[in-house]
Amino acid sequence: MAVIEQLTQDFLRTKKLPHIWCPGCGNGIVTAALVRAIERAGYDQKDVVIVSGIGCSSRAAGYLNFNTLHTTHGRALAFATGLKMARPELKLFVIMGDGDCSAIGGNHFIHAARRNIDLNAVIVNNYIYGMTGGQHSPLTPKGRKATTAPRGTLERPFDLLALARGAGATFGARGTAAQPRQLEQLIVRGANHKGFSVLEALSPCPIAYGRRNKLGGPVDMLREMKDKSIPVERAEEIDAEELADKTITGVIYSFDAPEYAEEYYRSIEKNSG
Ligand SMILES: Cc1ncc(C[n+]2csc(CCOP(=O)(O)OP(=O)(O)O)c2C)c(N)n1
Ligand code: SF4
Ligand SMILES: [Mg+2]
Repeated sequence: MAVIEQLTQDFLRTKKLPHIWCPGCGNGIVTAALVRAIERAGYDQKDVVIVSGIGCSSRAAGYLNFNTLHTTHGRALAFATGLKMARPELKLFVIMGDGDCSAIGGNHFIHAARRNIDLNAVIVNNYIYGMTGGQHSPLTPKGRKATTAPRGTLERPFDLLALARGAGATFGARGTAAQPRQLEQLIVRGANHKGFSVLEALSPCPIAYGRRNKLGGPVDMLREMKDKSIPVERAEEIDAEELADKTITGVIYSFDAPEYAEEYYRSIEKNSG
């Protein structure tokens, strides 16, 4: 059997298909990269938990044949934190949209980073609230149009990975749906990292974002994503002016620090009896 068919059979809840995503949406590409990464990481299916919030991207949890928790908007990391503390041996992947993670869920995000808890956050950044029809999020680039910014948003987006780093996250990476193999590798690296790992996966939403901003069709959006991306190793060699228009991809930072669940159980052991 071809690899792709095997992965579909093993890791997708085919009875839940067809999925709800629009044609040309990047969510399927990111979800497929996640499935391949979990397979490559060699985890036992019963040890893997997919937690998600609410949004188009978060629907992935319903289609994946692992233990899954489809939670509430902005709260995926809170649910995942509880689960990790109760069952630290589990491998948790937390899928969130840009709105879910950086707006309503922003506090959970910075505190998961601060604790350096061993969760793998996969943030599908399509620069917009897709599911609710196109409101701007804290990651929408300045000037882009949204239902809540018909003349273009005046707000400056923040750098999600820099925010996470400042709050205490120990692994930060960025990939794009236009480069799915790299995305898969980055998820594997994040999964192998002990501590809070943040993967920002840039993904096209041709319907709620692309159309309103006249970005062309899905292929145009993917092509632009690919053309603008620059590996972190190359980014270090070029000047700031050239870099201004680029999106840096790859592992942006990775270092060791105490992990929360491990420290918690160690402190119980030390203080018991
Ligand atoms: C507490 C709460 N507030 C608001 C909503 C409505 N809501 C559902 S999805 C969503 C935004 C989704 O955007 P994002 O997180 O970027 O995910 P995407 O759909 O783009 O993948 C909002 C505001 C909700 N379901 N629950
Ligand atoms: S609205 Fe956007 S993010 Fe949601 S399924 Fe459609 S293309 Fe994907
Ligand atoms: Mg979004």
